[in-house]
Amino acid sequence: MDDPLFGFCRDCLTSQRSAARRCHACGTPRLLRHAELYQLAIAHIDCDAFYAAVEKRDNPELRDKPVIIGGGKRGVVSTACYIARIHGVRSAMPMFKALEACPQAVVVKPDMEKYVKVGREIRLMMLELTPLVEPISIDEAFLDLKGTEKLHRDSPARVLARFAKRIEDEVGITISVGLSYCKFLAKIASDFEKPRGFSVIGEREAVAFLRDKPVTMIWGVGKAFAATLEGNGIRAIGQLQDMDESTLMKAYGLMGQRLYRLSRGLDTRRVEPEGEMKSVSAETTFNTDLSEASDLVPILRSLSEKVSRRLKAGNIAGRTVVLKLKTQDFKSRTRNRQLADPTQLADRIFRTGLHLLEKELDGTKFRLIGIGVSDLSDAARADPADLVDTQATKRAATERAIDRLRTKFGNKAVETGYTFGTGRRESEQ
Ligand code: TTP
Ligand code: MG
Ligand code: MG
Repeated sequence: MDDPLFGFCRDCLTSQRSAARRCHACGTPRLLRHAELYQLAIAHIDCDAFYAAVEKRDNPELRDKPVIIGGGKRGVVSTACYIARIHGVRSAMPMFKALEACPQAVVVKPDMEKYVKVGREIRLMMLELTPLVEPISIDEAFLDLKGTEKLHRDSPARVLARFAKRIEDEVGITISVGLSYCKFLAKIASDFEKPRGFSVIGEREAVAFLRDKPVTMIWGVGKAFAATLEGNGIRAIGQLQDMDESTLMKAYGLMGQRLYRLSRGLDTRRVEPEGEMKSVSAETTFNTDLSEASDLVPILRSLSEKVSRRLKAGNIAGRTVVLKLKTQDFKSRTRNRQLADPTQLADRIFRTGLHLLEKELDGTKFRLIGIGVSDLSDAARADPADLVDTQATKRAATERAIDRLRTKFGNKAVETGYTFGTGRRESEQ
């Protein structure tokens, strides 16, 4: 029983008694076998074609059709189902190109609210397996299942296979699982046999496994850095394995150390559960990319008010204001500024954000703007009267008066000059 070399069936979970190709109990070929199968406990889970899968679940007519989620005024593909991918459709592709490649595709507009809800539902189910769940995005997370064998009376591998089945039965979409001994390889593994995948990478095979893989598989090696490496003749991870640490550090600094370690499968980063709230923020993605202050400033103002409302409701304040921008080509820019005291006032958040934003307005087109505060603390010491800037104190008093009116008559009762007349934007969250 539980011989890792015989493994178990991912469909009926029966332990296998031999090395046969099909499950002796249910006959499927979906068997999991690996020498380290019952020792590995770090998993990465990612939903398959997430938005498209949710839409197919909710409209069975779409099931066997190529489906593209995207469109709206943005005109790019958010995701495509695996049938559409066969025709070459990919995320972030302009819509017209996607439809050239797959004219018969059904295009569905994204319904963010729905996807966020499903993502949350899945996350709660993950938390039933272990408290150590580290969400990475709307559809993926790391899980550390070390030490949960007693609780589940089962191995992490089998717990994960059961989980994949449960998501299919109860949520109605499919996931892919990567199981390994560290985050780096768990993440690579989950991408390995998508959709409905379950890949295992053990400690003993890591170095050999990585040898012929491209350096872009290493965390933090983006296009630009890969080009630098390529300029130095390095393309495969194996080449990094043959270099020593000091050479790599001399050439690439701290990144060199990372290359040295990850190329050898050495990754000691822990799975960090979503701890206490670390920041409060609000962001919005635009229908069309924006570059002008006259467009961005009112949005920044209304987002600042939203953040402020949340802070006030939670009786907390933040000392560092963080501005987030995403450019047309999906690059993120994060800028922050620390204040003398923690704040919960929309006006302070907005003015600080504005100061940060002004430096970024160089004609670049943005697809998203967000503002928030971190360094959270209790509201007790927030926003002391400003002895130098009496205007700021006045504005704070005005804001508190507006708050009282809004509590009484609703948010729309008082609009400031900045937000007046701006409508609700797409996918504000
Ligand atoms: P991913 O997990 O990257 O992709 P996916 O779930 O669609 O497909 P895969 O099976 O390869 O994991 O992203 C999750 C969701 O995020 C995706 O369904 C849509 C959204 N998304 C975008 O809106 N734009 C993008 O460019 C990408 C990559 C994803
Ligand atoms: Mg996914
Ligand atoms: Mg993902």
